[in-house]
Amino acid sequence: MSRLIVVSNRVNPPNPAEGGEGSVGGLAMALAAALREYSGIWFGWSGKTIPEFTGQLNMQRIEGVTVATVDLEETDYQEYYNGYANKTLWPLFHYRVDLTAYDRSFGEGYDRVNKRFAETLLPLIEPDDIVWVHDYHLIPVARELRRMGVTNRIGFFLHIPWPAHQLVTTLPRHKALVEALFHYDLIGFQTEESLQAFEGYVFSEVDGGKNERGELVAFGQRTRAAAFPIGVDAADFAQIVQGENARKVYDRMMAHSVFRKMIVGVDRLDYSKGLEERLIGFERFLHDHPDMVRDVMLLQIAPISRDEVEAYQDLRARLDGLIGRINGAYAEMDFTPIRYVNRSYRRDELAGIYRASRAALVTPLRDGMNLVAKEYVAAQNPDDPGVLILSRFAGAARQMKDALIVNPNSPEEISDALERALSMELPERKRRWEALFDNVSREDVTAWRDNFVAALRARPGSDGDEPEKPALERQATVRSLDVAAKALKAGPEAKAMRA
Ligand code: ADQ
Repeated sequence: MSRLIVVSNRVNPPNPAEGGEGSVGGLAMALAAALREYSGIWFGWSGKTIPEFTGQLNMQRIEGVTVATVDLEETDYQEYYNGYANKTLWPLFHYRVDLTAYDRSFGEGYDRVNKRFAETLLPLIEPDDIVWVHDYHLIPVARELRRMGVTNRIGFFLHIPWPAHQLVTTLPRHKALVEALFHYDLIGFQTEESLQAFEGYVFSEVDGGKNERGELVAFGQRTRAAAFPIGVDAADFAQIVQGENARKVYDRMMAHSVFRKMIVGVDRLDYSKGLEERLIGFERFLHDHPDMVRDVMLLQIAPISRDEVEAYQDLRARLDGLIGRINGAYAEMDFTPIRYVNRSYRRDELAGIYRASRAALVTPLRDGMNLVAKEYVAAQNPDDPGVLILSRFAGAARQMKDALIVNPNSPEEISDALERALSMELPERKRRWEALFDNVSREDVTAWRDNFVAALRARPGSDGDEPEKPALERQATVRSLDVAAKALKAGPEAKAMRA
């Protein structure tokens, strides 16, 4: 069987000392689970910067996964990561044109780093490998690899939404970005909605079409595109919640919330997650239900994220003010309505927190999928499950129809949903949870990964696993020259990995 090479901006190997996960972030969770199963390599940025780019590969074997990382220059970091990825594509793809920076140097940095990634990755690719590139940081990787002669199957998965056509065209280089996607054999989106938005762009902006095999055709190229909704490792989550650490956390939470129903929110501190709107909705609930004020408590966990970007610093300051205001207005000497925590938790601790919560508020303004919604469901007690309140703008809302679906922009809708969740009788809670759990277990991270990889392996129009395209002679030559050159640069570790 061919190897799988996963390419993502950050490489976060699972770390057993941290409850089995290396870092906060849905992408890291999903990829760690994928690489546990397939033999392969995980390639990406080390997270370190150096004065001048060297292309030096750092290879390690962690928990059965071969990890290959490369350091970036400080300018790369500013233009590519803080710049084009986090100040241009992220806000724009989450419908925040007001926060989008259209700085030319960011785009140039983005292209430069993608080329550097491709050049560094090239010697690791063997003829039978399939390459799976992840997320908006790395859209041009396939184009660069193709330019160097790589003919392997290369797939791309976008973890965030693909926005409406009118938004994409605000990018000065939108055609180049979309053209770069056509160098992939397969493009995966989280939802049908994102897929349709992408097709809408292709049909109306670049005069593209679909051929009889269902492939998208534009820029003199063709590719396949489909929706692959990402899931969580539901079985694992349901199991870790029974473990000792999860139980301890659960007991602590229950002891601290005596006689009060806990509502939980768990999000990276990001403007797409609708944290301010959620708090205003909770404030509305306290205002509208004075009789319930002493019966509830909101635990908002929000680890700080991308704090070098101004929009994130501003959001953090606004949240501090808002929470202070609400607590100031509603707290008593022996009770505070909102507990706000800016730290990360181990996965098993999170599981215990989810289970101790009578309701979860998952109310992003836009979200590719949202894994917290699925984790919350996976961690519930089947005999006494909590209620999921979910934004209609999370990709997850397409699958999780038995949640209480709300418009996160409406404080009234959030307030009403809270009232409904907290007073919901056990039979309705169970019925809703069973339907949600069934979906979360069936459409889990394994199904996501297997479906994507199978589709990438299959030839268009076929429904089976077929051999990949034979490597071109040119590709083999380019590669062997480069392998020799890079091996000299990279030193004995990298040579051993390739042997
Ligand atoms: P994210 O925007 O990071 O992911 P999400 O899908 O909710 O959003 O995943 C967050 C992950 O981080 C969850 O697994 C959660 O448990 C974890 N996490 C959050 N806060 C934590 C904390 N305090 N401590 C420990 N862990 C914490 C991007 C897209 C999403 C998409 C995913 C996967 O933005 O839309 O669902 O990728 O494709």
